[in-house]
Amino acid sequence: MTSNLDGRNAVVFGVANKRSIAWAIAQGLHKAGAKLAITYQNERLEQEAKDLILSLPGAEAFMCDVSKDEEIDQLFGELKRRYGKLHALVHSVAFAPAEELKVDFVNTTREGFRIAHDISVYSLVSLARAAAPLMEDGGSIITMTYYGAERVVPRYNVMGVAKAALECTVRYLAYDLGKHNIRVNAISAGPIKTLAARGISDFSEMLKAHAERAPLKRNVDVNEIGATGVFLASDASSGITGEVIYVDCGYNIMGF
Ligand code: NAD
Ligand code: 0WE
Repeated sequence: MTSNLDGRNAVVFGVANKRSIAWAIAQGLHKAGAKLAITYQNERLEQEAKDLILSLPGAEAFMCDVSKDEEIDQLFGELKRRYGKLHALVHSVAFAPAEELKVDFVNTTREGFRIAHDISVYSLVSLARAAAPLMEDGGSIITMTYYGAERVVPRYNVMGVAKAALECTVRYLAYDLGKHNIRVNAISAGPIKTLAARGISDFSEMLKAHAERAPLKRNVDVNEIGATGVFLASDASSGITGEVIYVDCGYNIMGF
């Protein structure tokens, strides 16, 4: 049997553990026949991430801190040697210092603002630039965003500002890379209880309120993000670029 991503190579950034959105997308891509390189942030996450990654037949694990230019250069040198060509890149990375998500937004520090934008936004530009020369047959770049980019979600704070910049970055990258048949899109996911959501107080109440308001009357399942990632990586989405696709059970359409 042939699948829609047979013969395609993909690199996925942002696997921390089995709950990670990046992991759901990686599993989807793997099932659709893609060959995978999966990266994790640092030694602290190495053990858990490697155990997961190596459980996918054929997948290889690489360490890459996206705030470090030399680690990105080294990784793409390695990917070129090992895979030659690349067809898809998944960016599922975000970070703001914990303190910035607790205080009022008006008290955001210069350093907190810088870090949030460096790791959550600039990294997409940097990875897209490094990946483009390997996407000789064209390609698909996918990032993860959230509704807090457009409307105020209390305590999402500087991450909301960073996601707004990320969504705009998707459009500028889509314009630049379109001439090479490289598409760039974002998936706007409804709230999901991952590591990045842990420690956010009242997250369970948020999930509940979200399910009540959403047209589908439930929360999104992480595998629904995985399936959308597969769609965006495949030729089924060949006419879509520069978009934000909502996978939020319809929450964003509601006015009241
Ligand atoms: P997660 O904690 O599993 O993933 C975040 C990843 O970012 C981790 O793997 C972490 O190691 C990585 N990361 C942070 N700093 C890094 C750095 N310097 N270098 C390399 N990697 C780094 O949580 P998640 O919820 O799966 O988050 C993935 C993406 O989805 C994020 O962009 C997040 O904003 C977005 N998102 C999450 C939700 C949600 O409710 N969980 C909703 C919409 C969008
Ligand atoms: O994008 C996110 C979370 C991103 C995130 C989470 C953390 C927690 C740990 C970025 N940086 C950090 N830094 C840490 O130290 N989401 C979409 C999930 C999320 O986070 C929220 C939310 C939602 C939804 C924070 C406040 C309010 C809502």
